[in-house]
Amino acid sequence: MIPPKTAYVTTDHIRDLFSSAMSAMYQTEVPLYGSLLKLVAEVNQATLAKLPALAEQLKVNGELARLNVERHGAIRVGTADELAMLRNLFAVMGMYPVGYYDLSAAGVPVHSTAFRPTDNAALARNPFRIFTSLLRLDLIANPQLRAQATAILAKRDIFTPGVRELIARFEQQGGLTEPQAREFVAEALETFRWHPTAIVDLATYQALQQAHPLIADVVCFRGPHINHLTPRTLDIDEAQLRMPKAGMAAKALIEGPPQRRCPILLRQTSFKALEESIRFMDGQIGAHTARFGEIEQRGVALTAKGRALYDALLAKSGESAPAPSDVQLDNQAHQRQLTVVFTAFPDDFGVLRQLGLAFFIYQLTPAGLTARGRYPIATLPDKEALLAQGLLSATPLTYEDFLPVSAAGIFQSNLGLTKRAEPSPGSHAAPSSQDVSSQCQTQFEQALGACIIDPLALYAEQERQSYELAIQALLGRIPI
Ligand code: OOG
Ligand code: NI
Repeated sequence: MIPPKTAYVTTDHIRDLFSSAMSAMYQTEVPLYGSLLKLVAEVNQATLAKLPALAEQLKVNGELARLNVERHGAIRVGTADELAMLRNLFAVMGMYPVGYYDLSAAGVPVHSTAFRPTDNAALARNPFRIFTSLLRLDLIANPQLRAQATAILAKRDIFTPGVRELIARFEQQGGLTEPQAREFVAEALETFRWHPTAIVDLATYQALQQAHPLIADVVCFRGPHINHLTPRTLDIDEAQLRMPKAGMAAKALIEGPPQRRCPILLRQTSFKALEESIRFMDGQIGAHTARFGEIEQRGVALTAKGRALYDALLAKSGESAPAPSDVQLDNQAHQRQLTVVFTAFPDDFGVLRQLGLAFFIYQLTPAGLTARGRYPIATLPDKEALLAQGLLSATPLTYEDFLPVSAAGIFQSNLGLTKRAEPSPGSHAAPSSQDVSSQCQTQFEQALGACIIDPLALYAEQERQSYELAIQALLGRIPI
């Protein structure tokens, strides 16, 4: 019998259950991740106490409550079928593919998207995201090895029969009941679990590892083990400093923009992947490095114009950077140099807004709320006047996505590779390489079985909606 619609829980609730189940599983699998969570919670508490303005901004934006549940994770899969099924699995939790990231130009043979919630209410409840990469087997040069990898992948099923059944049920019924949701989470978790046993012999693992460590990581195991989880910190520089003291081998560089008064986009660092013992099919014992812990600090989402400036400055700082081996040694030098180049990026939210470089959420202030119904539509002041009169507030809209250059840096650091010269996506790429990238996106979307949502369109819509709601409320047309 099909339960009535009212018996179903929300997709937000299922995502919330899943996100905490994943965190619990990963803390058991990688105890150092538990220490990282503790460190981040301490830093966040200290930062909120030190910066009341930040605490207020998070409160106004409804982000204070989500801070403790906030995290992202990452997985890597090998086939179109696996990716397409993941899309269905994540849809049960209200997570949809947003953004396309082509990492092949940075020497990482994958392209990726992030499954995440897309609307305000869902993001406020729990913004859990999974950065999901699809291996590009076409980038394996040796045809025999490529054929072998393809054959191994064709034989595995990364989903339990139970999760397949519950996904189908969700699609038929239009929802899941609480007991079904709990069963779904338990079954889904199996896909992301770590397996200390490989599905190949040691020689095959070594051959694939030689072609690229990422290929071995994707192809040689029963499933796409979650390779990291990432809590959100409010002060990444402080957290990075504390990591070694807490027994974590921190990545050399913090990826992304430098420290600023007004944070933009995303800054990330990690503790390096652990070397773990693996039993191979032929009984031999070897080691594999895949799993790490990461932290991130999120800032304001940039418009296309702001993003172009970010990409151009990042490229510029790369050009003037010392040799990679020197940079690796010194995060402070790297940050100093970035800071100099980024003086060209305005560091004031008012200026960022007026220049159209970043997105904002508009809300009526307490004065605006008292002024409800005061203005007939004909005399309504414009946006700038409402802001100047203190009737309307503009708070920075948080960036919910990822950065391809940073992602490539995280991949490389955890695969033990050195960072290559990186392209600057979307800025000064030659038209031909843009064509290639859009062809790759089309291929990715074919594998996924759906179009990727454009993150810029989501931010623009969030901003537009918030302004529209504020105006309607000011006109007394809607209750607040
Ligand atoms: C994903 C690396 C990218 C991020 O935060 O940019 C990523 C991976 O290593 O699979 O998670
Ligand atoms: Ni990550």
